[in-house]
Amino acid sequence: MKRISLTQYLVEEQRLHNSIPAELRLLIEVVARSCKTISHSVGKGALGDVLGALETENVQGEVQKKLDVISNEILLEANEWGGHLAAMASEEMETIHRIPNRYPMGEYLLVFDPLDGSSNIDVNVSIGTIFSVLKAPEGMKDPSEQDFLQPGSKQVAAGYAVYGPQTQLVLTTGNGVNCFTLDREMGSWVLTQRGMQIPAATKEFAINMSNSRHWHPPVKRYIDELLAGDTGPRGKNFNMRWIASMVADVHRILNRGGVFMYPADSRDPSQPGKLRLMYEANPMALIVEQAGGAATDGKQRILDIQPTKLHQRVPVFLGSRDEVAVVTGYHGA
Ligand code: AHM
Ligand code: MG
Repeated sequence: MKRISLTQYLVEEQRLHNSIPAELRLLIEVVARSCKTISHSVGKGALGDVLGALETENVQGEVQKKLDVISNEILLEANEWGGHLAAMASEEMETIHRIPNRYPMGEYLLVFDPLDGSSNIDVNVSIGTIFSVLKAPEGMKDPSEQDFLQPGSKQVAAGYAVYGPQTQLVLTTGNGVNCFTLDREMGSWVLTQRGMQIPAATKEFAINMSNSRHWHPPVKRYIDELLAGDTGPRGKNFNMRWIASMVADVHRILNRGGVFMYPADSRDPSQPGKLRLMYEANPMALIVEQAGGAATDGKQRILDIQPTKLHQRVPVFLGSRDEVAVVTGYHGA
């Protein structure tokens, strides 16, 4: 098999389809390199003194793990000096990170969740990095939070790295979804899956069932029907999987279909769901749509939501088209 590296893939995309401007290509390469470094730290575990919690909390009041902070720093440092970015934002930082004056300012904005699935870090279960790339608004001089508040449909690239038995990078620049596997000996990303497609129908769902007593009626109805199996209204048996790492759950769905849900519930009406729009839901929604799936907040397409806050949360229903349509329909959409 001819090996195609990430660099070669990106250069060919740029040449053949003109879909990736040179600066964006560079940016993606730097993000991919950062994910390689994070993968290395993740892989060291207890041997690298990277496990455990810090005494700090992030802006959402969550205790930061050492690896959350290490991964955030790796991404910031790697992406600061290349000249392709105007600013960055992250789950781990209250507000945006401007590019220091000593470096040139580029035309892109990068948003990321440096280490998603934090509860899995210390137990050696798959975790990941999620990222989203936006274009800075025309004529922007001094970047502000407002410049980041663009609907997900404006993303020019999105992707994630999953740190599991293998480290893989899944990427879209709006022209399908491709997967690269890290060759640990060579240190390079090798294209291993082209044009990933999510089957429209599925018999598998992913949700944290322990929250069921808090769910709103449409979600309760939908899950009850799935659980009723082949004698219920759906007429088939469904299987359940929940890894508690969105990256790993979405990766499974990209590979064999399924529907992933993190709904809003009755616990805290001020927080619509757990997942964050800008650096979790939006990049995943773009990837899923590019692979032929669907992503909604129960009412509308996630990619159409106009963000109002950098760290805004959103209910998420994504994956196989037919199932996302059913559960979205139950919300009256
Ligand atoms: P994190 O960004 O703090 O790691 O939280 C996001 C994660 C997702 O990866 C995952 O789908 C979800 O939280 C799991 O939540 P729960 O522990 O409620 O099942
Ligand atoms: Mg996260």
